[in-house]
Amino acid sequence: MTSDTQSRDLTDGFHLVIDALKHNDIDTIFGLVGIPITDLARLAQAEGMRFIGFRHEQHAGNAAAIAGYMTKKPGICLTVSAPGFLNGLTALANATTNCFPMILISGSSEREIVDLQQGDYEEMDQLNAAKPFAKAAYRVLHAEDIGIAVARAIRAAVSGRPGGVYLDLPAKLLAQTLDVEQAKKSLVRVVDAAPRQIPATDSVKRALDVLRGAKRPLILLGKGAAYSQADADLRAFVEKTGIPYLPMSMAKGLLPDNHPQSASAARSFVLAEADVVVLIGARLNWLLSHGKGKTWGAPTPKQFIQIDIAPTEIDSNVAIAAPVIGDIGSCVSALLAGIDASFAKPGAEWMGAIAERKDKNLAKMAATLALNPSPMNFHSALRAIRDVLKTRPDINLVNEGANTLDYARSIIDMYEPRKRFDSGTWGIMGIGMGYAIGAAVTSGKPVVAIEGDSAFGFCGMELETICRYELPVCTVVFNNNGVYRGTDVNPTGGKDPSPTAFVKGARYDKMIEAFGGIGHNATTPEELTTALLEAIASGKPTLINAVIDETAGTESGRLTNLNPQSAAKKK
Ligand code: ADP
Ligand code: TPW
Repeated sequence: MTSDTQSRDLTDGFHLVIDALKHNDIDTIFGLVGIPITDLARLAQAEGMRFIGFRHEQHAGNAAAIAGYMTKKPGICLTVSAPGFLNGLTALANATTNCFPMILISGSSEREIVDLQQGDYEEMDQLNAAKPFAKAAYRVLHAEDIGIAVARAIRAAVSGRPGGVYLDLPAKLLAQTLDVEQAKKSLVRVVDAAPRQIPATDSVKRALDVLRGAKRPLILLGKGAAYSQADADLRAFVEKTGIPYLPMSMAKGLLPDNHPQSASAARSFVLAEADVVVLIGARLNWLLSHGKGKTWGAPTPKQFIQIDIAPTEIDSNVAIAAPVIGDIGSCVSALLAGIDASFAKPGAEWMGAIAERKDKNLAKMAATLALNPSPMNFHSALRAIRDVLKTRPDINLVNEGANTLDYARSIIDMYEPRKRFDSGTWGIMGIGMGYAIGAAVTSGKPVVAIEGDSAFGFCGMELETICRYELPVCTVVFNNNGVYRGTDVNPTGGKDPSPTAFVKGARYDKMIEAFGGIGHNATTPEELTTALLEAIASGKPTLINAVIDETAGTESGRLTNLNPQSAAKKK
């Protein structure tokens, strides 16, 4: 080294990545260390960021994604090359599918060797592998470009329709040195990362005209509405128009589920009977039967008003009479401005018919919930959890499984926005522990994760992460001995269990005890209530093994219609 370089103050790629994130107020990284990013994780911690280390990258990625959904800032996931990257990629793809902003940052091997396919340690062309699953993917080759690359990744993740962004950092880049002054100048602070997108006035007028012509209007709130954080305007829009509304699962709590205008308990009725439907941040995908068919009361003519930030979402499945393109906050406030005293609220006939269905369905559900079968079934266990959670509306709820998801969604009311996190657009299993950790770290509030036993199996090792960081997460495993239910047998009479069966009577509560957490085995609603109350009061990592009747579930939960069955099955 010459005396000149010795006297110059140098920084390097490692520092620049951390500086660039901090420069944009990003304070947490979810990840898993190894070559070449171990020092990056160490440095993040040393520089005052929070580094949450996971046992598998998929769950670190899921934590980052849910943090992004909760905050409108991209969650960051850091992984090693090839296999670590691929493990994280599932989460990146899931984030993109769900419109959650996150950035997957992965170390990668030497470009020269990767591109000539000469067989480097963990060799892989990660950038190209990421592209189909990400909203955007970038690689940085020069330390002086780190600042602009991080800025670009942040903007790509949160602007327009949010999604997952991949940032590829080759090992050599991290060690590259740069003059401190030059490095400082290379940092970029993103200005207005997700600019408001104001809807065109004629589109707002068109939507209001369609709405004024409605006899049986319905508002459908999706997780895009929850994400937008336009809570007050959304509530004002629902209440000023007097229109009944349905929340999609993650939009539950945007208005409290016990709101008089909630039509959740009359869902099938309103979907079939409504004549004008206002979609706010909800896609007409499989979760809404693509906007057509029996669910929608075909051939009843329906008109859709759709508010979305992505113009290409419009007319995806059915014709949209009035698209309103922009960010939900701006669109809803523009619509609100057009709702004056002359706006006629929906008539007594429509509201009365909904109230009648609601009362009937709620009474039926109350009767089912009041039963106390032994062993517990989904309903009696969920009644116990519902009654506890009613007293703590601030608690985050994570939920996955098939029956466990379907029943919990309808039985457990939410009272605050962005508190329910579930299998989402893909109906994916395994998000539970990652979302729970992400939600606990991001909100500082307790989390209750209601997990099917199969769903829990995809992510169960993260119990150690929960215990290590002493997170206030209570996991309730609905243990019915299998995928969907526990009763299937091998038709050949052979020794192998059926494809859907698990070990009978497993004690998931013992797993958390291995890491110093608290385990409970609950066989009655009373035991479940006591254990849950204790977990919430203590804030200690807890797992409750809730023993559920193995005959109680149905195959695929409520998705039986999507589950092809062999016609030749029964001979
Ligand atoms: P759900 O599953 O709850 O029905 P989806 O994930 O299908 O909801 O739909 C969310 C929609 O919200 C997406 O089409 C997305 O483009 C849109 N979206 C997300 N954020 C915003 C926003 N800030 N403003 C407007 N639309 C948004
Ligand atoms: C990544 C397929 C859908 S639901 C489910 C599986 C395996 C588990 C259902 O059993 P569980 O719940 O969790 O015990 P319950 O209440 O019915 O008893 N792999 C992935 N995602 C999905 N969706 C599957 C497989 C599936």
